[in-house]
Formats: sequence, structure tokens, C-alpha cells
Amino acid sequence: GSPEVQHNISNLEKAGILNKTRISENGKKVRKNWAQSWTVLHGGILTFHKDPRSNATGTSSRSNQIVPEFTVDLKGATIGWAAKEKSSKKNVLELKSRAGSEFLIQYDTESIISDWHKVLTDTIRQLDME
Ligand code: I3S
Repeated sequence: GSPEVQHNISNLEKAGILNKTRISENGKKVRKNWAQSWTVLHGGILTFHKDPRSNATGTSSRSNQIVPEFTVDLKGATIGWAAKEKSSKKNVLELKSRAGSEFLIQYDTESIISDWHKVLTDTIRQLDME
């Protein structure tokens, strides 16, 4: 990043809607399950929340929007654009946690996914220096 920008973990925060799927858990491949997720970056932790449309009754509930599904400690994680063979979708990021979980993160609007790529890259870099 540019030297004028003071990066520290407390101002590396972001939230928004993304499409995500986990593709492996503890180093073991799992079946994809693409779903929309309210996604929050705070304090070096990325939290994917449950799709509000995916609750047991099939009805959308506002309260379900804030139920965490996965939390990813970005310390020691890697982020990058996913290889073509990882998904047929466009604008796909691949996030790997040190604990051995892998996620694909996707959004059709390139500027939105690029902003996430930048903030996740900056966060991981910042955590590496701590
Ligand atoms: O990498 P894959 O297995 O081709 O991923 C696709 C499948 O997960 C598919 O569901 P089924 O498990 O019912 O086949 C999903 O609907 C697709 O979205 C997955 O591929 P993309 O290319 O969208 O990541």
C-alpha cells in the first residue's frame, strides 16, 4: 500500500453481502454450498453469517441474518483470485485459513469483490507484521 496510509487492524473493517461457499474443512474437501452471506471483517476476523433465506422453515427472517455460520481468523491466512477450475463463476476469491479451511468468495460486481480482495490482503499483511 501507499506509505501515507496508516494501516492498522482497527481501521481494516468492512461489511457487506457476498456469495460464499466453504470448500474444505480442517484440510478435508467438503461439498460446495453456495449461499449469500452477510460478511463482516472486524479485528482480523472474518465472519460469514447464515443466509437468512436458508432457515429450517424456508421463510426469511431478519433475525437469522445475524447468526454467524463461519468465523475465519485471518492470521496466517492466504487470499487470492481462485484458479478457473475452482469455479465456473466469475470474480471468485479463494481464502485459506491457517487452520486448514478453504472458502470461495464471489460477487458479480467486480468493484465490490476487488474492494474485498484489497482489504483482506491488507489485513493478512498487517497481521503478519504483528
Ligand atoms: O466444483 P463443483 O463441484 O462443480 O461445484 C458445483 C456444485 O457444487 C453444484 O452443486 P451440486 O453439488 O449439486 O452439483 C453447484 O450448484 C455449483 O454452483 C458448483 O459450481 P460453481 O462452478 O458454481 O462453483
